[in-house]
Amino acid sequence: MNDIKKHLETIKQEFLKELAQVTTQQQLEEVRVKYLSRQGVITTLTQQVKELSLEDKRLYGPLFKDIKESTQQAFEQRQENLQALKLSQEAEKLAYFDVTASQPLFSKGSLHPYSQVIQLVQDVVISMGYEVIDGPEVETAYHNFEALNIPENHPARDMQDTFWLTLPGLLMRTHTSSVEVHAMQKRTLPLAVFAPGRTYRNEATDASHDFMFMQAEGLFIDKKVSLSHLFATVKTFLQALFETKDLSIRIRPSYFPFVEPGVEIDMSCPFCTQGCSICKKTRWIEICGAGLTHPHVLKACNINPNEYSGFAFGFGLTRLVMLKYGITDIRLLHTNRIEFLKQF
Ligand code: FA5
Repeated sequence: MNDIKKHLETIKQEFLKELAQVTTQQQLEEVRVKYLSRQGVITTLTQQVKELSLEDKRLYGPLFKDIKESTQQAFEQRQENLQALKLSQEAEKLAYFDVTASQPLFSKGSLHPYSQVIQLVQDVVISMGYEVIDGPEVETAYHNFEALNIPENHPARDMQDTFWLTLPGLLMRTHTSSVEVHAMQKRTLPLAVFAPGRTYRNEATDASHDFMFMQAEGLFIDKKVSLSHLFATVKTFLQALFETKDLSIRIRPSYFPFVEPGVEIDMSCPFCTQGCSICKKTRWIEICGAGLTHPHVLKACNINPNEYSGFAFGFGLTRLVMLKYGITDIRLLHTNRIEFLKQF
């Protein structure tokens, strides 16, 4: 009978070992089915007590009873532990669930300050009846200079240091005035076009000059166009752009070979009333070059200057962006530094 005792003890130890390894309800159920169900190893074993003689029953009955009860107890204990573990895990999850917690930070993109200002400027000129057009950045000397009344060897070519390409007669456009020529050659009259875009100059860079920057150009050609149309247009444009009627313009004579007369237009500072660092305490800001389209330019584009006249105005769009956002170094706009761009 010592064998029975040993066998009972072995089964019990196997059961306890498997029970200790259980970590899920499903594993617990598997152990129950294996050992404690109606066909289970321990149930079957303990039922063998009935087959013992009276003497053995008296002797070993308590052993069978013990294995039945102690395994059942161990099972229930493990079941309770698992249940408690599950509850505490759920409670832990709930404890960290904070409906007011903020979302993890994610990077949100934004439009480059250039794009923002271009959009604004375009909205204004479109509302004034202009069509926004584009032109090539790689340009012919003809469109960039000759058709604009700047023939070869003319000293005015030195006003804009040029990046010449190795292909003869080709260059990186030095100003958006070249788009005027394309527009006048291709379009029917009257025309009102506006051309923003990149321009290039072979210049040393500093805080206010770069070798690549943006300009924008407005051109209006019709019959009997005069300087007063030009001034009214530029003033209306600037007032809309800076969202104030309290903005006046000041005209100074200037020279650009493709306009006659040529002028520089200053605007009253929209950022102060007493003088500030932006207007250098002068209350005026230089804003654009302009003038009436030169008859030579009209002729070069097959427009009869006796019938038609027009005006053009061009400004540094980069300068406008810098003014609007108080950017003091032009190079920041072109270096793609994320700390800088994040601010817009
Ligand atoms: C012109 O380029 C003329 N095409 C403008 C014009 C158009 C006059 C129509 C008359 C009629 P200017 O060279 O001054 O002009 O350049 C215009 C603006 O471009 C300047 O006022 C300045 O704001 C900007 N600019 C010129 N060079 C640079 C540079 N290296 N870096 C940044 N901005 C520049």
